[in-house]
This record gives sequence, C-alpha cells and structure tokens, in this order.
Amino acid sequence: MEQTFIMIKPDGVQRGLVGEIISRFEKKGFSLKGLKLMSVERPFAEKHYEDLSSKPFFNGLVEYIISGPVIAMVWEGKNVVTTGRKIIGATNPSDSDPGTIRGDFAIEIGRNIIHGSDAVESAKKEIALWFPDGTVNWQSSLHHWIYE
Ligand code: IDP
Ligand code: MG
Repeated sequence: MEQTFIMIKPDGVQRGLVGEIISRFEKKGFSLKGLKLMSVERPFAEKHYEDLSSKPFFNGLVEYIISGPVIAMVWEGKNVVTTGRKIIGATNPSDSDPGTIRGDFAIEIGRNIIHGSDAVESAKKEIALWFPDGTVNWQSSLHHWIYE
C-alpha cells in the first residue's frame, strides 16, 4: 500500500495543531505507520529540502524548519500521496482552499505549518531519510470498513 511522509513544521507544533492535523488524516481513513517528535539539525533540514537549494528562500526555509521541534509521520493508504497533498492544500495559504489544513490554519507561504511528499518516489526517499530504522507494520481492524 502507498505511503507518504508528512511533517508538522515548527509553527504547527508551537500553535498546538498537532492533534487537529493528525485527526484529519485519521478520520479520512489513512493509517499511521510512524510518528516522532524531533528537532532537526541544519544539515538534515538542508538534505530534506536539497531540491530547493538554489531557491532564494532556501536559507529562510532551513532556518524555519530548525527553529523548533517537528512531528515526522508516515501515513499509509490508497492514493495517500495525492490525497494527502489535497488535505494539506496549496503551498501558498493565500491559494489554499478553506477546508484544507493550510487553508484553515495558515496565512503565509513561509509559515504554512505542514509538509507532505509530492510524489510516490519522493515519499520513499523522505521516509528513508526520516525513518532510517523503519516504521511500524500493522493493519487497522477497521481496514474492511474503509476499503471495499
Ligand atoms: P510544498 O511544501 O507545498 O511541497 P515546495 O515548493 O516544495 O512546497 O516548497 C517547500 C516549502 O518551502 C514550502 O512548503 C514553504 O514552506 C517554502 N516555500 C516555498 N516557496 C516559498 C517562497 O516563495 N517563500 C518562502 N517560502 C517558500
Ligand atoms: Mg514540496
């Protein structure tokens, strides 16, 4: 089954949105396969965002991600990468629809509270980076009530 990497950024943690965000993924029917609260060091944040290293906002982005603890998670389910991005909303909260996490809780692109992998391949890479010791293999007892 498909997996995605979701991270609640330092502003999401500081603003007390951890429970709300987890709840949205849970209620949808996705399964939590990994979860940890951690502070990341600069080189780790730079590695996570290495594809953006040439962008003018890269330094500020790295500063933002290392400014406080984050919640790193792995969620699993059918089409969870694409659907997860829809639940999160557009990168710039000015463009995020109400009902999405960024649409409901964020205002600025540089404080958009949550990260989600943008493709199955990047999800695999990000899960390997953030969960080098692997994730938890279990299946919800509700599985047959969620999938046909
Ligand atoms: P995504 O998080 O929706 O996948 P990306 O383009 O991958 O968006 O950018 C990663 C993160 O970099 C964004 O979530 C946002 O925090 C930050 N970011 C992107 N563009 C800008 C910008 O123009 N100014 C400041 N921060 C930006
Ligand atoms: Mg991205």
